[in-house]
Order: sequence, then C-alpha cells, then structure tokens
Amino acid sequence: MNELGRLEDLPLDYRQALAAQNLVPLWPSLRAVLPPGQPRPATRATHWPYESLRPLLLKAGALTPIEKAERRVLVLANPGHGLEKMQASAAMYLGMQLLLPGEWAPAHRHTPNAVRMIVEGEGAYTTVDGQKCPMRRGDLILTPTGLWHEHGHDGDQPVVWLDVLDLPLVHYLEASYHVEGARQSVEPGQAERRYARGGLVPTPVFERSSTRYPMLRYPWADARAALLQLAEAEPGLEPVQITYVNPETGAHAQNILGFYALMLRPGQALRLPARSPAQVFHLIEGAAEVRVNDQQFALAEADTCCAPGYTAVHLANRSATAPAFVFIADETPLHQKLGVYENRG
Ligand code: GTQ
Repeated sequence: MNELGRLEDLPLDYRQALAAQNLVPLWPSLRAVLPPGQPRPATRATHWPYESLRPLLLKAGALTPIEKAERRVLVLANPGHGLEKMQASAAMYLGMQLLLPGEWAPAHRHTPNAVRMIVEGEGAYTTVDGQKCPMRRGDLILTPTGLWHEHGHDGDQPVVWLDVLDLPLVHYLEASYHVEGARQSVEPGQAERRYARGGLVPTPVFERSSTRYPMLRYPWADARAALLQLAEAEPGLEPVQITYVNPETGAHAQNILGFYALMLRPGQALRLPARSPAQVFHLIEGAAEVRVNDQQFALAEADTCCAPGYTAVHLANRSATAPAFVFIADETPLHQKLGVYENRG
C-alpha cells in the first residue's frame, strides 16, 4: 500500500491558509478514517467485576442522596474511549444504578433508549408509560425512546440494576435530551399474560393495539424456563440462545440495541463468530469465562464485560455441573439497519 503524504510534509504557511478557511487535507488522515481490511475499534475488552464495583456503589448511596443524583449510577466506562466519554462501546452505555429503600428517582423521558437488567434486591419497581414493572433479579425491563419512566422502592434492602442505553450514539447524533415529568398514575397492564405464549399473539376483533412497545417487562423466570426447555429440545451441545423481541412484530425489542440470553450447558465452551457489532456480557447466574483476543475474564455472578466488534469471543462455562446464564447486549439492530452489519465467521 502507498505511503501517503504527512501533514508535516506541507509548508506551514499552506497549512495555516487551509485552517484559516476551515479546510483540511484528507490524505494525512485517510488511513485513520478508512483503515485497511478492518476497523481499528477504540473499544477495548474490559471487565467490571461486581465484587469491586458493589462497595463503591453502596458508598455512593451514603455519599450522595438521591435528590442530589436523580439517578445514582456508576458508569461502566471503557478506557479505550476515555473514561470521561462514559461509553462501553461506540453505541452502548452501561451503568450500575442503586436505589435505597424508600427512595424515588423522579419521572422523566428522553430520546435514548434504555433497558434495565436487575442485579440484586427485592421490592423496587419502575413505572414505564404508566405500567408498574416490579424489578426482580434477571428481569429485563424496557424504557424505549420517549416513554416516561421513574423508579421507586418499597423494600428494605438496596436494589441494584444494570442500565444499558444507546446514549453514546444518540448523543453523537446531537439528538440526546430529556424532559422532566410529574409522578405517573399507574394503569393496569396485561402484557405478561397477553404475550405469555410464543407464536400466538392476541388479535383484537374490534380494534388494533397501536402500542409500539407492547411488552415492557421480560421476567427472568420466563426467559430462564424458555432456555432450559430449549436446551432439552436441542440435540447435543447446540448453543442455546433467545432474543428479546417485540411480540407484535417479532423484531428486536428496541430499535438500536439487541438483547439476548444465552445458556451455557455445564462444561460447554463456545466460539462466537467475529461480527461487526460490539457486545456486552453480563452473567446472571453461574460461572463463566470470556476470552477476547489475548484477554481472559473469569465472570462471577453479576459481573459485566464488553468486547469490540470484528472480534471472535470465546465463552465457556466454568462449572461442570451447573448451567451458566449470560445476558448479552449488542449493536446488531443498528448495524443491520445501517447496512454495515458483517459476520466474518
Ligand atoms: O434510570 O432513567 O443509567 O436517565 C442513565 C440515564 C439511567 C434512568 C442511566 C438515565 C437513567
């Protein structure tokens, strides 16, 4: 490949004349914006052990009252992007949020999409678009773009959950903002009962539901049971994975990020193909190992890690007797919609 001219090769007065007109020569930066063969992701494989994070999060509970935080969150920031960018990958933001008994995180809505994966504690709930969603460990709760949401806690122990947002992308698009709101009144919801059976969707005779996000809470008890059932139905060591979808459309549950749960059978090891989207792995249950290039992370329960795109990821169950359950978030819907999705095997 041709060596391209460098900025320093150009006379200083010429560079200054260009800058004065808001002009930039492309060739010194061409290889940086269009690297040969494959991208050079800033996203670095990074592990956030829950054991190290938890005491610091609880300390935030003692240091900063909820009124001074609105959302009491420690952001899982990727050092490859610079911690101040608060991004796990190009499009994904991760935060661990703490709510203490009796606290209330007031209603707002915003353009980025969010989901919560509940990590520990009982008695908290989030109200999304008037639907009160109880938070239990492993539940996935959606807060799609534009929907009102607030968090409350009637229990007696701290509650912690993982927030996954497409904030870095929406912020990059200069489309990120929020609006404060009043406490929502709760309306009765039937979504979990209505969509309880895969392949069979309720079809109102007299009117069509116009709800864009008909299902906001995916209870872990159901997802776990589905994985175990699939594992029984699948022969041999076929990997067992489910996607969280919109039950009305069958498409990804949200527009930009994809969400999945994967079960590793006892002793199972698995190579995930090198695909363009970056991924996040959060261990709901069990003990797993994640290997990305030359990095190796032993995940314990509630640990989170991420991997850049275009990289094969090796997953393994560290237990020979119990299954491991992994929650995965990735940028697949975004890459597919933009036409840049690639699977390099
Ligand atoms: O709970 O609404 O981690 O608005 C970041 C922004 C959580 C939330 C975050 C948010 C929220």
